[in-house]
Amino acid sequence: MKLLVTGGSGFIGSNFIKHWFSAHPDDSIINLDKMTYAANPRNLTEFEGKSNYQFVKGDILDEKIVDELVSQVDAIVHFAAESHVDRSIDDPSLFVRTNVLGTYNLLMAAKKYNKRFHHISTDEVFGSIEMGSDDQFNESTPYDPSSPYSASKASSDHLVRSFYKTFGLPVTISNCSNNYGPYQHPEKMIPRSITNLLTDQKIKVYGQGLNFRDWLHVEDHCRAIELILLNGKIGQTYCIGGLKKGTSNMELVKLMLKLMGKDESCLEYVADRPAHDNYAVNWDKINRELGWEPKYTFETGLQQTIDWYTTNTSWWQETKAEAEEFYKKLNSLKK
Ligand code: NAD
Ligand code: TDX
Repeated sequence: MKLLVTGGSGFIGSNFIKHWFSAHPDDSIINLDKMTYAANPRNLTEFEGKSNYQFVKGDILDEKIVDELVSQVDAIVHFAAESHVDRSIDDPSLFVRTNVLGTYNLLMAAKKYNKRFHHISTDEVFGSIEMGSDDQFNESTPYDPSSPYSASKASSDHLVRSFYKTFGLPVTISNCSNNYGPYQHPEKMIPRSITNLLTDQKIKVYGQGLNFRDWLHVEDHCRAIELILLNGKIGQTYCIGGLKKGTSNMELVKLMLKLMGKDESCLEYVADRPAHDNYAVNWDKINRELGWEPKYTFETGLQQTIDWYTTNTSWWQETKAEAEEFYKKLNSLKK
């Protein structure tokens, strides 16, 4: 099989390419990535020079590049996106361009060549679970996005689904909960907090830390995408998640402090995020139909992630400095 992976130099995309090559070493991958601030060229150095791996620096909004690459492959696995909720609050415009129009551009090329299209989406399209409730999102949950990021992802999901219904394009969609693991940009909660502790800074807890997420190790997400690509039913959506219940940010940071031998004096409570959601995902459908379930427990996954960031300091030092500059700017706008 020959895949076009978009956004393959970001967090989940690069983990996916590593996973795919370890499971299917004879397949070929073209990675189309614009190399925004979120991409890290070091993520995929092990594949440079391999005959079955090609990196193309380019924008999914570029019709010519997209047409040329889509024509060459069997399937498109679409990760490329602006992915950071806080940045979408700071400036939504790029989110609309990349996440909505970029997806549209890929869909038009996929339609022209009738190519299999898997769209990577998020549980954030479903909105928020009420504090104190043990509800879970599933494939039938109505869309109700809260941030410009989740609204742009929701729009892209609708476009993908419409290309299946209207044009019969062979699509699948997955809506996954919060991922964590190696190669995640230090702007995101888990790597930001680990690297803060490693540099003697405090963990910044938004609000009182009561909001919750359904954390999933990135390798478990990549296995789920693989199963959907190989055996998923065309036209279907699959929800993917971890514990089927939320872990509050306080529970998360307390576990992190324990694993890193620190105490609660390392916490700093900061202004809350506007429209701050809560998530939990029911993944019974993908379990029943494709036999998927997570392999990592949260504690083993978090320990592995802490070990990775502790060992790979040179991977994150530069991007961390940039991420903290961004937060400084965002906080000054709040004041
Ligand atoms: P990321 O920000 O780490 O990586 C995104 C990648 O896309 C980067 O390499 C970037 O350079 C590339 N990119 C951005 N705009 C582009 C464009 N216009 N053209 C080509 N490439 C472009 O994101 P991630 O966390 O790896 O997320 C990947 C996908 O998974 C996204 O679609 C996101 O919505 C979805 N998702 C993420 C999570 C999560 O917890 N991180 C959970 C569920 C779904
Ligand atoms: O410093 C922080 N302190 C804090 O309390 C940061 C960066 C975040 N938080 C909180 C906000 C959230 O409740 O932690 C939680 C996780 O925040 P993020 O890491 O920014 O992730 P989130 O907004 O949940 O979105 C992520 O998961 C779903 C990804 O960035 C999205 O791309 C994905 O769709």
